[in-house]
Amino acid sequence: MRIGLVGFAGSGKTTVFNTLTGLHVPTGFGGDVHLGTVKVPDRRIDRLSAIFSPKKTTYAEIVFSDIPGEHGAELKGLSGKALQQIREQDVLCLVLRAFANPALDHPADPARELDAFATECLFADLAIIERWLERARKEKKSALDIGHFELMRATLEAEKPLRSIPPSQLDRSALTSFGFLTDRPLMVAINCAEAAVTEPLPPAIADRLGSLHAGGLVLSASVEAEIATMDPADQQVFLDDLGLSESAVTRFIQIAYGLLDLISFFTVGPDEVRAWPIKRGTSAKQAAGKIHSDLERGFIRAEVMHYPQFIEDKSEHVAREVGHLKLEGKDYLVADGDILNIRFNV
Ligand SMILES: Nc1nc2c(ncn2[C@@H]2O[C@H](COP(=O)(O)OP(=O)(O)O)[C@@H](O)[C@H]2O)c(=O)[nH]1
Ligand SMILES: [Mg+2]
Repeated sequence: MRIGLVGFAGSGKTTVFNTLTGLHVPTGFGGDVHLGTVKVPDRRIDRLSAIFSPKKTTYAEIVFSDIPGEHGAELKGLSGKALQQIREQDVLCLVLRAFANPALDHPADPARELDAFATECLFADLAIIERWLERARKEKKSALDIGHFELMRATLEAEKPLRSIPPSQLDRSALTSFGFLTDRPLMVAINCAEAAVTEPLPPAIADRLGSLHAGGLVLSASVEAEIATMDPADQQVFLDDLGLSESAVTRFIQIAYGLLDLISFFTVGPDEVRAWPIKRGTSAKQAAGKIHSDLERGFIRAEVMHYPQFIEDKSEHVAREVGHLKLEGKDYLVADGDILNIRFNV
């Protein structure tokens, strides 16, 4: 999964990026796009790995991209290069500045930054849709449903993002090549002053997030940077002291998984214990295809064990004996924490 950090210059994107990825890229205005990979922490994988002692343990991964905003003291628009980057992300994370940044001459105004970003994305999508409708009208024919484009235009004109259109009203599979910005899952990270880390989302922002269908979290990049330098044992003590249950990276991942409606299934064995992120509602056959296309093509059945039961049983042998190992067909909907073994024949 790819999460792109976006926002205005000086909002703290690079600082957040460094704390999430453990990298040390230079902060300050401008700069290049940076990429950093983070393993998705999962205690279930830790426990399965302890049972199997596999040669390899593979966690799900997230690639964070730090996408620079435009240089300048004013809230300026996104450059073409930034837009290009944004279109490649699965989830956008808008970093909003809620701390006093001495390098900028305007005070923090996260609600204004949020509105500016949302409006910009909205206009970018509207321009694409109007161009498309214009051409369809001229040519008097189109490969795609004009009604869908009219619905999208009406939605944007009502200042609502495309992601607010329910799946039953819009066939998104035909629209992927357009890369609409307001259809991309959006989360907002309020980068606040150290003293404000345990405060809830400001009500003005929480309201806007509702109408934007976006997720949100409050963090302090400088507090997180401090946490990142500590021993794991001290980290939890420090988090508890601050009244935070989890570090930003864990909260980030939970929100992103929620927005994308992702769950995980596992494969286990002496060679590898591995987590596989999939969309909720994925069938056993499609899930097999995530592992290898041969497994999907030659799918016969899936042997399924549920993680909580397996942790009691501790071995496939016991799971079989007590009836915790079920055989499921291709249409079985994989559940979060399922341990799968695909029987196939090609
Ligand atoms: N006090 C404080 N300063 C921060 C915080 N996050 C970033 N900064 C500072 O704000 C400046 C801009 O941060 P940077 O990450 O480069 O912003 P970017 O332009 O969005 O990538 C740097 O001097 C950071 O040290 C924060 O949470 N608190
Ligand atoms: Mg930066």
